[in-house]
Amino acid sequence: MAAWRHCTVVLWSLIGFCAIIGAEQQQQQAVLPSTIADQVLNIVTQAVHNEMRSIVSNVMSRMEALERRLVSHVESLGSRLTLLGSRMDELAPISVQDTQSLRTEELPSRLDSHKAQLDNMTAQRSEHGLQEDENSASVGGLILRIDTLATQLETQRSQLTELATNHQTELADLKSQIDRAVECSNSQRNETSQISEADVRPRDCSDLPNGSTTGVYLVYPDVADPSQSVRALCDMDTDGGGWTVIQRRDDITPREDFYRTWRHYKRGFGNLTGEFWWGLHHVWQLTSVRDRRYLLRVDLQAFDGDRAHAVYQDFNISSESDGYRLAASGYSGNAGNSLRNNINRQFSTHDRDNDGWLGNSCAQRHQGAWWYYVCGFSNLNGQYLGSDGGSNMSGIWWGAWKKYESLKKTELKIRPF
Ligand SMILES: [Ca+2]
Repeated sequence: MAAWRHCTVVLWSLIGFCAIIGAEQQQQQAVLPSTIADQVLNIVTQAVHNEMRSIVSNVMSRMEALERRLVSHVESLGSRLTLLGSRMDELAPISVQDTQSLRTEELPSRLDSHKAQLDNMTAQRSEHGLQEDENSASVGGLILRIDTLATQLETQRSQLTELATNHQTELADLKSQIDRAVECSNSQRNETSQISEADVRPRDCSDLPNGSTTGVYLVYPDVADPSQSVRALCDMDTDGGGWTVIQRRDDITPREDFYRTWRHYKRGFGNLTGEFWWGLHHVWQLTSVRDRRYLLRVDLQAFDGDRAHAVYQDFNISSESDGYRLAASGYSGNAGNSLRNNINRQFSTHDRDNDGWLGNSCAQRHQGAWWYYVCGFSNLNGQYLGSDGGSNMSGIWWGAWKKYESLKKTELKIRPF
């Protein structure tokens, strides 16, 4: 293009030059000869010719360069087309396979699955990132929370241990209660069995059938109301049996408290299979009916193993309104007559003073309850002092036998004669 522009400029220059020459020729036609014009024209023609040759030569060289570059480009393009063709050949099977896969429904589902996994991973990554941020931002807080949780766990563990211990204790208590209930049930069943062996309603233990063994039975001491039954311990072994036991002390724990009130001595207290006082009311019911006259037997046992007994005839007590006054006559046995000062005396408890000691209470003095006078020579309802009780007058003693030595075992029992 530059060559053409150059050529055009030269032509326009020649045309301009010729026009000038022409004008000058018209003005100086008469001056310049025709040969000079021919020489100038030849010079200009030669210059134009040279210039055109140069231009053509330049153009040709450029054309050749362009041709070489074109050939080079064509060759490069051919090699690239060849490479592309080989790649197309390689990609062709894959494309077919992908096309076949695309035709199935597997690819969309796989894509969905991959997308879900990607979303999940993204979410975990996000969450993990948040946690990391949070953790890194509050490591101290986490340590504090862990310590708090550890403390709470320790507290809960202690509570659980305490609960387990309490439950074990409760279970042990429950088992103990169940054992006692079973024992009581068996005892009552035995008593019922024994009672059923008595076809008639016994007023006292002497009415039990022959062959009855020592134990607890129902008796009906109220002649006025024979339907009223009372449990009683029957001694069916001592001196022919038939004894209704009205008092028993023995070396049994837990101890029965005998320092009780009038009300207790009236109705009775204690356990018929352990220590007990049967009740003045029941004794009165039995002995106040004169169709039967009773013996009173006193059995004693000391801690050294010695045994002794005393028997009184025509034993009875008066009504409550008369203070359950003691009546008995005679004496037999080997324990000595320690009731001699008690006969015809009213019963006294620490809350009801019927004794003959003015201004003082024998029941309080001897820590018991008895037919005290001032105060007498026996105290079988005193304190259970054991083998080392010595001669303490508040103990269980029978003065005619062991003076004030506190005894191990005593029984009062009555039987018609
Ligand atoms: Ca008194």
